[in-house]
Order: sequence, then C-alpha cells, then structure tokens
Amino acid sequence: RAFNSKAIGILGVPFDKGAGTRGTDKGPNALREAGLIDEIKHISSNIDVKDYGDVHYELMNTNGRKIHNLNDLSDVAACNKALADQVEKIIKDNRMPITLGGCHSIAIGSISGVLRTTTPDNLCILWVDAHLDLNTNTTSPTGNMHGMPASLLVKELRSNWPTIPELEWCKADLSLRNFCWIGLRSIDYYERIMMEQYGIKYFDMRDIDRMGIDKVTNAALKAINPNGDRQLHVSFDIDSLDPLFANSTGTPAGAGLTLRECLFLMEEVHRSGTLSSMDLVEVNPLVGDVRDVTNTLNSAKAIVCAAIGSNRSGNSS
Ligand code: 4U7
Ligand code: MN
Ligand code: MN
Ligand code: MN
Repeated sequence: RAFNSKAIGILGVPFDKGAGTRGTDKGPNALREAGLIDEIKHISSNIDVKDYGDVHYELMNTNGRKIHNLNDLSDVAACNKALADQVEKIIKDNRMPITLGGCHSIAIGSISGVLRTTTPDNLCILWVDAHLDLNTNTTSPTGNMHGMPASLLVKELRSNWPTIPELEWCKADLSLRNFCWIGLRSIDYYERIMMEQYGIKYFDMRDIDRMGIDKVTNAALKAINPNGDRQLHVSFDIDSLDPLFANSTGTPAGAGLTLRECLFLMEEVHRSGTLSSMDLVEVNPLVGDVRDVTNTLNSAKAIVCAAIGSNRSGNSS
C-alpha cells in the first residue's frame, strides 16, 4: 500500500458511553460545524476527502452475562463492532480513515478495522494521551471503558481478560512492543505495574521536558517502526494537550503538551510517510464555556490537518 495517498475518509463516532462524563458524542458534529472538512480541503488542491457520516449501531442479541466493572459494555461492544466494519470499508475504498470520537473506547473498533486489512506485525500504534488506557476490568478504578482500549487490543494482556461474548469479534492480536505512548502524566496504580512488567515504550512529560519534542517524536517513531516498513496508526486523545489548549474534555490533566508540540509531532508523523489511519478522540463540547469549546475545536482541527500535510511553513500546490 502506498502511504500518504491524499485520499481521506472521515468517520464520526457519536459515542460517549465509554466515559464517565457525557458529551463526547457531540464531538464529531462539533468538528464538522467548526469547518474541519473545508480546512482539510484547503491544505492542498490534490487532497481528496470524503465524509462517511456517522457510525450507528444496534445492541447485539447476546444473552448478555453481566461482566464485572465494565460500564455500558453492551453499547461499547456494539458500537465498536459497527465501527470496525466502517473502518475496514474506508480502507478498502483506498482511503485513509480518520475516526472522530467519541470517547477513546472507539479505538477498539477503529484499530480492529485496520487489522482486518493488514497483519498485526505490520501495524504500529502511536498513542498520544495523558493516560495509558491500559486498564482491564480488574485493574480499572472506574469501570469506564475509555480507560481500557489499549489493553483489549494486545495479546500480552489476553489472559488478564475474562471471555466477553459481545467482544468475540475483536480478535486484535497486536503486541505491546508495537505501541509507544507520548504525553503520559496520569497513570493508575496497576497501570504503572503493567508498564514496568512489560517494559512499555513511552515518552512522558518528563521525557519531553528533557529531550524536547523533536527528539521524542523521532525516537518514538523509530522505536515502533525501526525499518520504516510498518504502517502507523495514531490514536490521538485531545486530553494529551494542556487544558490551556483543550479544556473541553472529560478527563483533563494539567501540565500537558502545548499545541505547538502537538503540531510538530503530527507534522513529523506526516513527513514519515507511514501514517495509514488515525483517531481523534475525547473532544467534549459540553465541557467548559464557549471559549473553551472553540479553543479545543481549533486545536483538534489543527492536529488533524497537521497529520495530513498542513504545514506551518506554508503549503504549495
Ligand atoms: B482516556 C482512568 F482512573 N485511568 O481508567 C480510568 F483515571 O481515554 C482515566 O485517556 C481514563 O481519556 C481516561 O478511568 C481515559 C482514571
Ligand atoms: Mn486521556
Ligand atoms: Mn485516552
Ligand atoms: Mn478522557
């Protein structure tokens, strides 16, 4: 597959049931109403963007055995199943899927969809987030599934999960070795233990302070894609940003990334020529006042645009 093909597919997932705060279901339309599609078109004349609309789902007919500490599991499972089908379809249309959340539980379906079109070894994941999102139902302090998507996608943690009939379709078999986190600063007790146990690759805020975003970005890409022959999925949680730039999100964490750091990061991702899919999640237009929401939407749009070639030094053609 040729990376950096200019054809893009936008997919909205108006879904907030993986989070404790209501409102990320309003994210996709807020981004559209803020002009995201037009801004993408203005990056360059040969960008071809198609809006696939929103993912809709119906609850499955499984004799839903209740599973401990998984809030709204039936909705999370059904929504992600429908989402995986749509992501797969967009890739088969030869477009790069950009999935707009929604809460971060939608990474389960988004990445599962990508995995139907490539092998686990061929895919690497850059997880930009204040949080690790590696909880299982036994480690999670909240039961909110937006704090668990990464753990449902990796084979190393398979045995830590009970059998979940509604997630049988999710056969993601990625290795933690293919993941790298950037922006971490809010990690739960058991997540910390897993980080050490599995030698997880990450660059937290201290690393960014020490090394700078340039070295961090390139070390992260090198760590998960040493030969540059894998395709890259970026799962971008807007709460990786400092609340100064993205206050409208349900689980904000202070002392985070600046918008400039995120733009540089995503510009480098674009320049790498490896980006093949992306999520932009956790934008919550119901949090904060009008200024907060506008700021957050502007940051989110700029991050998506940077990932697909918008350049602060100017765009030609
Ligand atoms: B997000 C949390 F306990 N770790 O599991 C949890 F702090 O997708 C937060 O990164 C998860 O926004 C945040 O509930 C999920 C909590
Ligand atoms: Mn987060
Ligand atoms: Mn997250
Ligand atoms: Mn969040």
